[in-house]
Amino acid sequence: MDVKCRGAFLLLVVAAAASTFGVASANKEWSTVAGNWNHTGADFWWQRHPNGTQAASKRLIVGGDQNWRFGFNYTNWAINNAPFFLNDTLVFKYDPPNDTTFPHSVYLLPDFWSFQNCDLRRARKIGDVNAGGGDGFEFVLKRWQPYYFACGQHDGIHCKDGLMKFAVWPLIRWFY
Ligand SMILES: [Cu+2]
Repeated sequence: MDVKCRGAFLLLVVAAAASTFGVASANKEWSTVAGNWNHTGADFWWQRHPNGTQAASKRLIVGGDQNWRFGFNYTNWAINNAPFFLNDTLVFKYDPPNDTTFPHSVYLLPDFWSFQNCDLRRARKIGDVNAGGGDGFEFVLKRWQPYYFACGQHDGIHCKDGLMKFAVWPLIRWFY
């Protein structure tokens, strides 16, 4: 990652944030190269410039402290944590198969129709049932395209009934 460019962008944002934006508050999941910063559920992404430290790419645990599990609304999570930018990193964390939790996995669905219908037939696996253990695994949003994530377990049931799906379309930072 190009730290120098990010640093330059950071300065721009500090100036912009100081003059334009109010101070936001506290979030647990977002972290940046420059440090952690926070927001409440009530504020909006354009207000998230509390001290100008968040211009660098973000690394975000999908689902926050809920991790990747059955029954959590990941669409809402994605909306609440928008916008996503190119080179932001998503971290998927879930327990490997054991006696007390459902196994999970992570797939990329090819299009909106598949996403709507939780149709995994043409999906690409990016994390198997063991991949989310420990600190989880990372997925970097490298391309300017919609990404459709879903759990692939139980033939789409986790996706459909367990709400284990969300879509993001990372934005481009024009200031690089
Ligand atoms: Cu699942």
